[in-house]
Amino acid sequence: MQKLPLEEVKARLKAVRKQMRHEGFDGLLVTETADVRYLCGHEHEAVQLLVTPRSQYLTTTHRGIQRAEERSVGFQIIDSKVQPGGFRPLIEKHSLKTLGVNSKMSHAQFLDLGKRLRPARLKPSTAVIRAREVKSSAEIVFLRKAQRIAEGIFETFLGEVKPGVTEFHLHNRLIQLILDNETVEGPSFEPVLSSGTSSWTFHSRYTDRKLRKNDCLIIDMGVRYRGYCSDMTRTIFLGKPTRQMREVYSIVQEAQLRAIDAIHAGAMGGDVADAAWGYIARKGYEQTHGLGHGLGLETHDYPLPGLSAVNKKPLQEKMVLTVEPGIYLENGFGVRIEDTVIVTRNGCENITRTPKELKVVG
Ligand SMILES: [Mn+2]
Repeated sequence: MQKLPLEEVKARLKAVRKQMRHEGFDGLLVTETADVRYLCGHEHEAVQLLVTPRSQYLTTTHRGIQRAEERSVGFQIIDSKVQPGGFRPLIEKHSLKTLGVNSKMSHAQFLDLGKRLRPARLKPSTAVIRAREVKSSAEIVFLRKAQRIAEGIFETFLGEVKPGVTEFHLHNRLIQLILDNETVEGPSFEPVLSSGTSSWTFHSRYTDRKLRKNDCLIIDMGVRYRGYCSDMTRTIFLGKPTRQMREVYSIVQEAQLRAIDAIHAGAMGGDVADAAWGYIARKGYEQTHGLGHGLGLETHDYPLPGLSAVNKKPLQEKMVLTVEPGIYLENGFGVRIEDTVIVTRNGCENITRTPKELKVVG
């Protein structure tokens, strides 16, 4: 496994420390797996980090030390068997008074940690989240690469879609194709293979339904490359789509283009969402799920929520977001199209290359 360059780790730490100072913390306790990977390049649920204004420490179990040494970059590594009590001695040594933690932490864990770290106080912090919202050039390289690899796998996978096979079978085949690719860490999420009448609820990942002629099939999939996730959805048709299917497909396509056109640094997520959902509503269809989310070390990455009126902060250059409108007709069929874009000063760059023209297979 390739390590992150030290310069990259330093830049990430710098961004996090700047936010940490801004929020008034004199230390950060990093426990969320994706935050840990972001800062040190290594990922394991038994790894925790402590970031102070001038030093950074990683602690893990005795058995995890060798892995941490091989994979992490720039952190002083502490064996919890050699130095029990977690970060407590270091918190005392640096006389840290207020420590920030990611608010994703469970309430029970928060209370428990708070007790153990007294008299230092624990408070929710967005320091790592703010840094992760905007991607570095290195992160963008990994995200692009993840998408390219996923596109190759998707292309191969399409050859297996035909009437008679079940969603279950296709789901497993797609995962197998991803696992067979040794350049990736696996699927970024469990893929969605949803056909015909099981595609309208978007609650179903797959069923034992057999694909039939004239079905539509939603495929939502992604891979993880060096920790970074890809996320793409295509809706394809088996045999001749009906007139209504064609119409719905072209409305979703147009809605997505309108949303992509509305994205630029400074744009509000709610306005981008309106560009797509407003168009869909004017065509007589219903707004359903969120229009898009951040993409990075997690499939649902920061900014969260991304393209929604709930997101009150303007989009920034180098945020990476998905754009995924859909139309779902009750007891009928569903269509969703999802691409990934990088926000630029005057617009955005779409990094998804798999064609979006209506595709008929089988
Ligand atoms: Mn998505």
